[in-house]
Amino acid sequence: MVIFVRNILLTAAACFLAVLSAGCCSNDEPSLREDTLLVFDTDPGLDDAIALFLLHSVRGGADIAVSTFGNTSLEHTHRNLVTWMRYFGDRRTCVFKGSACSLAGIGVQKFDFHGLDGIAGQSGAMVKKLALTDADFNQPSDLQEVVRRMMAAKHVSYVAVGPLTNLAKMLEMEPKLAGHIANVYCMGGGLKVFNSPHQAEFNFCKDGPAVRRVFASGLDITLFPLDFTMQYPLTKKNIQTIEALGTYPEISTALRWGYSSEWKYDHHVGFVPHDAFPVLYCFYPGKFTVRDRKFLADKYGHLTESPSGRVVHVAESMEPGLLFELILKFMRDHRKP
Ligand SMILES: [Ca+2]
Repeated sequence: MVIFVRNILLTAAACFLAVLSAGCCSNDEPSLREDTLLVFDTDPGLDDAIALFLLHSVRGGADIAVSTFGNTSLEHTHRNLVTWMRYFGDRRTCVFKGSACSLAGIGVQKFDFHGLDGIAGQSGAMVKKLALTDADFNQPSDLQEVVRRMMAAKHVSYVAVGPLTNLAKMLEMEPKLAGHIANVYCMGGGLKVFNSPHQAEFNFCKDGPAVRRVFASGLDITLFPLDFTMQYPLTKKNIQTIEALGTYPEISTALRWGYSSEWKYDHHVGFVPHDAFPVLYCFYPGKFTVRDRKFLADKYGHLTESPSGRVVHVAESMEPGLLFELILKFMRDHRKP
């Protein structure tokens, strides 16, 4: 009898906790601390554009966006960042111009994966459509000011989806910065999957010394390596469904261009919007599984698992279909005239 009553009480307590838990933080609701200063460090890039779209759709944008060289030259990536933000109607984000080359002074070579302009050849048409002038692209190159704003904020989350040069420079400028950034969510690195020389991933390969400096800083890093991102391509059918909505035609063009480039350059079927995943993780962490592992980074951006390496939270899996369903939902919700 005593055991029976105890079991009933335990069951009732479990049900109460389950209801309480569901009420407090539903897995479907986006979550991010309200007092977070969200910094988005980016080199647009087609997958960066999808990340910007999601960021705008969920939150109205980041608080600070910093451009960097990477997928193409800083001249183009910075213009693309501002162009996409204006396209989405982002009035929230304060934009800064970041690094034009790596810590070692190496810039970019011509790279057509994202189009030579980094925006699927749409730069001129979008600038004209949005009636942008040179003055619209004239943001300050002032990483010191970005540091100052981060140091003044209560809680900082830093999303890095390009080379880590900006963050590495800012860590050097302010030694206390690493202790002040709560989380870094980073698309980069490859564990067994690579797309650049020296068994590295593109972002990390562009500035290996910056990766080493960021890894050595003690920052709390959640990594979205190629091994994770490549599991979740958008299929041709996904892209056709998105395009059929008729909203954001420039995004559809970007997706189609990316799909073609994946096949042209890597013989890979499907477009992988790598940079979208750390953004999704900021808002929907319950949809991901993440595991702590220890890594050393070399000067080429190659990662080696080692007991003496840095602990990094590594994304391993995500709820299938999450990316496509959210893109579709937001494209329906935010119908442009
Ligand atoms: Ca990127």
